[in-house]
Amino acid sequence: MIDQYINEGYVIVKNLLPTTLVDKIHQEIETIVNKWYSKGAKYYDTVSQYKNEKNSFWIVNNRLLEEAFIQHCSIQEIINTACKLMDTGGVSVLEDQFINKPPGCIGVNMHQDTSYFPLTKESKCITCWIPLCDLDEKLGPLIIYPGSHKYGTALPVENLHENSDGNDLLKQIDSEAPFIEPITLNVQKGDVVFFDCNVIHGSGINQSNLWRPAFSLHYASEESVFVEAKAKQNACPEIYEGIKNGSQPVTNKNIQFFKKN
Ligand SMILES: O=C(O)CCC(=O)C(=O)O
Repeated sequence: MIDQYINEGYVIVKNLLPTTLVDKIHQEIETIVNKWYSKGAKYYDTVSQYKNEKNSFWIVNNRLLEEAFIQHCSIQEIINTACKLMDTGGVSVLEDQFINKPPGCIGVNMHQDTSYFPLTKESKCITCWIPLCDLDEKLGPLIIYPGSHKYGTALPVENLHENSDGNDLLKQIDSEAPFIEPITLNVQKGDVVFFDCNVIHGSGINQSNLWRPAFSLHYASEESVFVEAKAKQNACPEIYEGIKNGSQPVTNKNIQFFKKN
């Protein structure tokens, strides 16, 4: 598992979560959406700019709207696997996200999560992607470019709601990089995909007549170093408030730190 993560930048852990828990997370997110969206929730605003009927419905940082939701950002099986893959003793939550793709949704453009986080380039971070339904090709599942994490980080992709080739992004990072064949991950409810935040990824068109919901968690390893100036430029600077420069894990209301056991 660790070798695959190092070489290809991702692993799929089958049946890591009970499907009852996955359904519970989904239901709680829908409750958060219904409760806060009509009130114009602050942490929702950062994504509403992208919202139209053909775009993914994207809600960032549910845990800031409902503190009880933090338990879903600290599922021990996920923390332990994330720590093992990054070879670290604990992780800070950088972001939690609900991505719900309506029928006909154009998908999520190819990007690297690292480029949005206020971390030094030596820091390690991981995305844990949790499908909230069983996936097949038609639903527009996650697409990743295995091995693309080895080439560094491009600038943030501004329009996440169009489709472009991940190899174009890769060429921006390293013009000598070889062509990478993307793979589509038709994972099932209960499975978790872990990938290095430098892996180029996104998803394609939802060609079904169903919504395609997913939950993703982003963590930084405990050795990670935050860059305050970058945090200030972030769309939601207050999320990173209280983070010190330096390597200490920081616990405050917004950034939670969890140890492996
Ligand atoms: O769920 C998707 O379609 C894309 C997920 C993604 O880009 C992310 O979690 O960063």
